[in-house]
Amino acid sequence: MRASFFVLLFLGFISIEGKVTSQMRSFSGPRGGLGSPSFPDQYPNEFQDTAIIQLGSGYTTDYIIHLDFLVFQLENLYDTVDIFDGNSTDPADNIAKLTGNMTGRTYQSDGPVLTILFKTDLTGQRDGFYVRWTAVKKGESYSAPKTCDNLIISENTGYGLIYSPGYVGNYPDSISCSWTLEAGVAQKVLLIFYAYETEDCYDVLSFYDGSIINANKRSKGMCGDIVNPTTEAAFVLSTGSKFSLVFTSDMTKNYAGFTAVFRYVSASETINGDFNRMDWTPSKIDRHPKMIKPPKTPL
Ligand SMILES: [Ca+2]
Ligand SMILES: [Ca+2]
Repeated sequence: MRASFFVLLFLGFISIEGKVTSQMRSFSGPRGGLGSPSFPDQYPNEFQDTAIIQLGSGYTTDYIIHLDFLVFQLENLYDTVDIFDGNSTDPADNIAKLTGNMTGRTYQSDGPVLTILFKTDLTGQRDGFYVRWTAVKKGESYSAPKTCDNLIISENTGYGLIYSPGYVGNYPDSISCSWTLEAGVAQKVLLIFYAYETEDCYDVLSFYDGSIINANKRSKGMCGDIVNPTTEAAFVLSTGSKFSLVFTSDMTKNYAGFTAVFRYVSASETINGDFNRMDWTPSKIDRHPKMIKPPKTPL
């Protein structure tokens, strides 16, 4: 189930000027993904990250870059992301300025290179962002494939993302997709949902503690408008090291679906004392626990 994302080049350097730490990163390839500094842990204060994405050889000015923010959660107004056309941070090249909770937003460059500039102030951290990029030929429209293929991204630093088919666009009708995640010995699987909206209650994400058999199915699945920009995130924790998910939609009405980060945590981990059940109600949970990293060989 490994996603076909690949990054051909990564170059970076870090410098410290005054109190602000600056970092430059370069990514190349026709598709890929990148997270904010420390993602999926909270990003650092007083930090500036400049990420340059270029599609690479063979991708001329006939191509543009399509961005999908699978996660976007910043301290509103104080921490910002600016997107620029080309290798530039000139205000004249600015495409968009983002802050707050903007998971599910989409942007496009005018050419085969763009720059993402991320700045944080001296207090107030959030989970940050994870953006997926895709090369698109000029004049052609792009939307993520609405199939069960490649709905998981595993990063080699020990976390990953899972999203519904077609995300950030709507999922299709009459689909059934499944995933199985396996943590290490004495670990559990934690899912952090940054967006969740399905037809209530006809399109459902079901959870299985272990493999996908009826005896393992939890009585309560997720459906409806559960996570939106006002609720920040919701959490689901497995009871053991193996955790499976099945998403099904019925024949009519579809919504944007979901996007989640998965991580592996200690088997003794709990949140608010009762987190190892189906306590994804956002108002009950403020923060996710301290994570163990790296957990084991990524999926
Ligand atoms: Ca801040
Ligand atoms: Ca439906």
